[in-house]
Amino acid sequence: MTTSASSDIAQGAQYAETASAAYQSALQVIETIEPRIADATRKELADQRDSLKLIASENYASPAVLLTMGTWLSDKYAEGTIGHRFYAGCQNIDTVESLAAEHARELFGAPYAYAQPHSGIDANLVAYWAILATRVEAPALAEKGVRNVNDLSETDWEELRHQYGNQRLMGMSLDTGGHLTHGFRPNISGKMFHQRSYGTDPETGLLDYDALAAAAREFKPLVLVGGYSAYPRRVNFAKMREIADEVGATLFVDMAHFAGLVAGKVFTGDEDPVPHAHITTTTTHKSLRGPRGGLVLATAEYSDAVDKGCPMVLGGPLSHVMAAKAVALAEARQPSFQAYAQRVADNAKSLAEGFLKRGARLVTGGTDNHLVLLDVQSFGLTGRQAESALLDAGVVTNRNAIPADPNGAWYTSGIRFGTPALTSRGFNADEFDKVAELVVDVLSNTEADGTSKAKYTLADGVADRVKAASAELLAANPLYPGLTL
Ligand code: DSN
Repeated sequence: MTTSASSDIAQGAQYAETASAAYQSALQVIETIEPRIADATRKELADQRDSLKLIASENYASPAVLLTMGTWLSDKYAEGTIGHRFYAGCQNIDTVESLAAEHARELFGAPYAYAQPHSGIDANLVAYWAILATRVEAPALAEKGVRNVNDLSETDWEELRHQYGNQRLMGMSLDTGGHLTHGFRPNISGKMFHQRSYGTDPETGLLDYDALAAAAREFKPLVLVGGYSAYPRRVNFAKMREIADEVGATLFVDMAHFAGLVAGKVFTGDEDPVPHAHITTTTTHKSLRGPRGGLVLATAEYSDAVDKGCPMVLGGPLSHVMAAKAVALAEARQPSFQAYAQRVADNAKSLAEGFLKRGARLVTGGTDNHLVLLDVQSFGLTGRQAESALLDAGVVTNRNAIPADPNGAWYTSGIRFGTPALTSRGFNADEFDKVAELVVDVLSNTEADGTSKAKYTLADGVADRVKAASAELLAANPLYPGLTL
């Protein structure tokens, strides 16, 4: 086995002693009020240090990012937008939000960035309502010769409300890798739009752009959604824009999962959504490795509408989190982040090859992004059984539906693996091959209990064997080295 990649900025090695002292002091203060919270916080670090975190949407933010969230920036209301707030005294929040937006614009080459969304779903709601405001509301107001909805008569307002509710959206289906917010009926996106899904080719599991174009021609969506949560391949966003233009749709891309690969220049040209989409959203805590939150990037055509995210959809911004977004985006602008992003993709390939050479079946037969979707039916298991057995052995994953999943979205037939978190710890390609070996060891020693899709038996000794092997990998790649609590 080759030696591990040295830990990078996410580990905060260059300021470990200072960060350690800061956390020790913070926990001592917390302890005086609610010791159980201090205790849970310490235990969470221990748990994260001691397990193989393979959840594709998780990562480890740097201590600099984490520390930025724990300040009095949290105490300020700042509804509105930079320089135009509904509260007095927002001069420092203006600085914070401007810096977050500036780093985002520079990093992604976007004309406009909006850092207020608290989460991915908030960012997507801002995007959807900005599209409705631009494409439905603005023309209706112009037709009536008024400036805003308050000036509409009751009759015209009712007509506009009806128009809002009659728009169409087309996104990737949940079982082929789309996200809840891409038009899934139980989610608000599936309720506010007439929705139709596009899927992947049943044979290859790959996106079929011709089929997508044909479906879009027939359905004529106002919004064509690109992006995914569980599709292990790259997407050609130039092609998606061509399809959107042909049918008169706005191309909206949710790059939450792969924003780190865009920021790190692993996805460029047709695979970079930002130059092609009208609006792009992301969360900031997945492969981008920032604080838990959302971000919207927009072209000039949509920027005014996005800028009205508050009061349109959002309330007061989380200023302490916007500050942490600025710090994380500044980190992502450093050359070391590009090296990190490339390692994330290389490690995913190694993990996929490790599974394939041990006889496992992968959706699409491999990966070229940061995630791998393992079909656990060949092990005779449901996703739920596999997820639990892996957890018993200290391997943290999430079960995930696969295309046309016979076990539905709750039990599922897949396990989704991602490389961003362990790559932040320094794991290299050889170590990810070893991870594949450990996962296959667990799954091939797990037996389904025929009476339930959740119950299973893991053979004696396997969990201990896998935990011991993981412990060696984890010790070689410590999480936040130098941080003692
Ligand atoms: N929950 C995220 C994921 O795991 O992909 C998406 O919202």
